[in-house]
Parts: sequence; C-alpha cells; structure tokens
Amino acid sequence: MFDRKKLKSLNEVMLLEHQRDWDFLVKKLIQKGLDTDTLLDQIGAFQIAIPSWALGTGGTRFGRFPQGGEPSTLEDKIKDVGIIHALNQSSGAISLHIPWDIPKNYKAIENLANGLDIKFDAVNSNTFQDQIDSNHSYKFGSLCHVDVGVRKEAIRHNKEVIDHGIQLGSKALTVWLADGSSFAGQHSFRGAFQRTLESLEEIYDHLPSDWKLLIEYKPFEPNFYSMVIPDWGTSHLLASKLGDQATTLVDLGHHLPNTNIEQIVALLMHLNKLGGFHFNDSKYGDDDLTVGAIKPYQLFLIFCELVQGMRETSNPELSWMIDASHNLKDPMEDLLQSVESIKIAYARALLVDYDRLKATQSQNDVAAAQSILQEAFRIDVRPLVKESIYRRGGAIDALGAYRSLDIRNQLMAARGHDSKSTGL
Ligand SMILES: [Mn+2]
Repeated sequence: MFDRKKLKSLNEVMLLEHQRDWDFLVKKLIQKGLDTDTLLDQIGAFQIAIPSWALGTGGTRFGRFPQGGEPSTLEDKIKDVGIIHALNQSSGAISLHIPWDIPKNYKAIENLANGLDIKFDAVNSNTFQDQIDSNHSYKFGSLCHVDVGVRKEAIRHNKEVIDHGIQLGSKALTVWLADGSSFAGQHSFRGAFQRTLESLEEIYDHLPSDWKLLIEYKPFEPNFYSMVIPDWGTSHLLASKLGDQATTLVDLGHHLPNTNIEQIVALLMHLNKLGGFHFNDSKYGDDDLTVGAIKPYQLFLIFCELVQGMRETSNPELSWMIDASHNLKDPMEDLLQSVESIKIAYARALLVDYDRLKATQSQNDVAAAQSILQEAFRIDVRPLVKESIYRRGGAIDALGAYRSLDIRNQLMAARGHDSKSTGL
C-alpha cells in the first residue's frame, strides 16, 4: 500500500528534531540509573493485537457512518493490520471474530499474515447474535439458556471457534457473553450461573493443552438488570472452577464508573489468573473511545500494576488487544493513536522506581509514594517510544505518516467509497 522509501524520507524530515528530543531524554534516563537499551527492547517488543472488527467504523444504536475503503474481507482486514504494523511496528497480531472472519483457505490466510509479520491472537466466539443457518435463538441467552438445545448450539459454536483458531496458530479463546436479564424475575441467578459453568466446562474440555480460555465480564449491556458474568469476581470464580487454563480477561470499558481497575489487575495477577487485556477508554461505560483519550493517568496506574505483576508474580503471559470500534474517526487513525497511548503508558510505568515505592509504602510515607508515581507519569516518554519504533523500521510519527502517505484515499480508490467492514 505504500512505498518504504517514502516512509524513509518522511522519517528523515523528522529525524533532527527527534534526535534532539531523544538525546535530552537519554541523559535524564541515565541520571535515573535506567538502561536505555533494555527500555527500548521492552517497549519495542510489546505488541498489541488489533481486533478484526476495529478496522471498520463502528456505530451507535442510532446509526453508522462508514468511512469508505473499509475492509470487507478477512484478507483486507489482515492487510489493514499490516499497514498499521508497518507504520508502528507494534501491532503484529490480529484477533479474529468467528463467524465474521471464517477463513476460506487457511494456508492462504496464514501466508498473507506471515508476509506482513502478523500473528493470530485470541479467537473470539459470538453467541450474542443469531446465526443465519441456526434453528436456535440467543435472544434469551446462550451458554446460560434454559433450553438445552440452545446451550448445545452455543457450546458447539465455541468448539468450532477453537478449531478455526488451531488452524491459524491462535493460542486462546475469548468468551464474552451477552447473557443476562433485563427485568427482575426474568431468570434465576443461581440457575443461569450453574448452566453457564457447565457449558464452559464442555468448551474447556475442547481446549488444546497449550491454550488459554479468557473469560470476559461486563456489568451491563445488552442486558440491563443482570449479566451472568457481570464482574471480575464472577469471571474469576468460573475460571477457578474450570482449571489452570481458564483466566479472567479485563476489558477497560467493562466497569462501572470509578471502579479501581488497577486493583483488579493487581489481585488477578497475584492469583496468576489474569489472562488478557482489552484496551479502550471511556467516560461512562463501554464507550469504545481511543485508549488514553479520557483517563491517561488511570491507564498509567494500570500499567504500573501490570509491570510489577509481570516482574513479581508467576501470572501467565498476557494477551494484549485493543477492543474498540467508535463511530467518528478513521479506524486506522484511531488504532494508531490507541497503540501509541498504550506504549506511552507502558514506557512511563517502566520508569517507576518500584524499590523506592515499596520503601515509602513500608514507611507509610503517602506523599512520597504519590510523588514517585507522578514523577514517572510526568516525564515525556514520547521520544523513547518513537525511538523504539524507529529502530524497528517504523515511522517516527505514525499518524502523520499515515496521512502523508494518503492511505485512506488509496484504500477508497482500491475498495470503493461504499466498502463497509463486515461483521459490525
Ligand atoms: Mn472486550
């Protein structure tokens, strides 16, 4: 989609200014006793998967305003991730949603992805919509449904998703359930939980031994009175009952306002039960806003717990993914901004002096503890993130490059102005 030489010349234009900023920061980091090569390696190696549904413009329940040039096939979705990854060198994975993204030819899909340095992250099942070829309806739930026929259908679908994932080299299944009730008395809380657990047991039995089951939770929507898996406690309860391969997935938007998400992250990692992460940002709920657009300090605090958890616990390796699909921006621009925000938060969290922090905690020195965190948060780490991307062959300014290379217009010319992303 773009000429590497053009990217190189765009970088050359920015290089002088970047170099000046980077030199300034290097001095600061060395002063703090940090090893810049280690930081660059850690930040560079951090890859965040792009979900196939984020490449199209999302909608609200009132309307959808597609951008044009959206990918209408799985091949095009992978190519879009390839463009993002070529620019930011940080998005080397795609997360597929079944049945929206069933490959027709596994080998061809794998070859295409390999050529673009893209891996297949967790596969996602869908029991929140009725499928055209099904005799069963998920209107009143899927894995929790009172009708065994519906539950069997939902279980079969999840097993099928695992089978697709095996073919592509995925290592995890993400289950998010829309199951719940919108009116008091509509269903039995205990009955719905027990049926969900038993359904998940059957799915869990189908997992290859090197796979993870990621159980996502959400407090409300689409059901408004109760959700079968409303919170991390319920997810953790299910994961604990299922076994070692089952873990909890934290989606930042799936919390009620003011929930202390960093505390949830810390505790789940302490129990070795945090499996994955869905990044987005929100003002109210599941708003699907660009990561870091509203609450960058919270994102940083979450990363502080993640960094400490990765160093100090035996929590398994995490699946990192963006989960957002908003209705205003060019989806690719939104994703570039989201990934950049994630890397900035991660980089800042790597700068925290955790030994000093622990010392302040043991002294009950509250002001010093706060200062240690804020000191790291207030450092402008953008040159560090940019340098890590530049060294891997990416763009010093990914969003600027995306615009200068005129990628959206090229996509519109190739795919048409009316091309809409499938699945949304
Ligand atoms: Mn999610």
